[in-house]
Amino acid sequence: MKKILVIGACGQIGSELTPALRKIYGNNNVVAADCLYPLKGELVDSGPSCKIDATQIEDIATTVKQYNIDTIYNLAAILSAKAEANPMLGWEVGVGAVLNCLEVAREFHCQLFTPSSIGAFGTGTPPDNTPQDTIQRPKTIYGVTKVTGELLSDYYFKRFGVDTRSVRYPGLISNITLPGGGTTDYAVDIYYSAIRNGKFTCPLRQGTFMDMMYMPDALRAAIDIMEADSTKLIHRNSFNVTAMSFDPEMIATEIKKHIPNFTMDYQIDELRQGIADSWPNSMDDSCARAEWDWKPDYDLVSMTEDMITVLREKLL
Ligand code: NAD
Ligand code: AKB
Repeated sequence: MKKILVIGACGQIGSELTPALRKIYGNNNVVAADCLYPLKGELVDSGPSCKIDATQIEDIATTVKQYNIDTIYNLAAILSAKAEANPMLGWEVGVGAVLNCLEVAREFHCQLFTPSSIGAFGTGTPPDNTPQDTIQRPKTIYGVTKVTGELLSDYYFKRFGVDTRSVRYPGLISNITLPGGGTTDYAVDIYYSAIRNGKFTCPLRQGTFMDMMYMPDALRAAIDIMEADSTKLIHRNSFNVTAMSFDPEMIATEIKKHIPNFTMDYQIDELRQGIADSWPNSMDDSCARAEWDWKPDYDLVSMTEDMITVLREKLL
């Protein structure tokens, strides 16, 4: 049985990935860690937890030794818009934490998952059907850290044999923990606003297409790639994965099918708009499909149905 450490367990992904991993590998075999401490709720009640500041290598090494960890999910992050407000912090967490995890993984022979993002693309990247292997010249500090993380992870695999694996997540939509300050956050906020107020002010322009994915698919991607047969992996860091591509009008139209009086207006956030414009409209994830059988379950229609059902129960 794996002994897993999740760093950044309180975030949008970690708060759902940790319970999902505990269900598969056993509650006591999955340690939840975050720099936000004490952790709360299910993360503490259903298994071991501790404080880790991932920019401090000793914090990670001590926990790995204490719990005999053999698998690390490193989810510590400062997302795209938030990192633009504090590039130094973006770099310290986006690269410092990755390098620390890689070093600990090398020393203690751990498998390591560090997500990349559509943010790893930018100027010169083909925006439609973006290939797996293509130009990566991001214009955000977040993107610079993601490309660096991909390169470092491949380096540690080739140079030291560390079993590093990763996916380039698109914008993730979920209903447990709100997103942490990214460019794709609007696609979560719109559901909360629709249920609470019946209206939404969109920070991105009509016609801004980006890849997106519902959280259950994102969790499965993280678990499946770590379980994939390594002999079949041609790529490692990182695989394009996507489930859908839409613009604000398309998601609003889908929501209106459930909330007919829903209305949306626009107030453009130029920072986020500039970032979104530099990211792909839609990615080609055929390498993930071929090398480890990646296939999403949810599209815009089924995700919206589920989001609205869950949020109605949660918020009303
Ligand atoms: P999030 O912002 O919701 O959560 C990040 C967590 O990391 C937070 O709980 C935060 O407290 C913790 N953290 C920050 N600095 C830390 C440190 N120094 N030490 C320990 N913990 C620290 O992020 P998320 O959305 O859960 O993202 C997780 C990973 O997935 C990141 O690598 C992110 O870039 C990537 N990703 C996320 C999305 C998305 O839409 N959510 C999309 C693409 C990629
Ligand atoms: C962000 O918008 O910063 C994240 C991401 C796509 O990496 N959601």
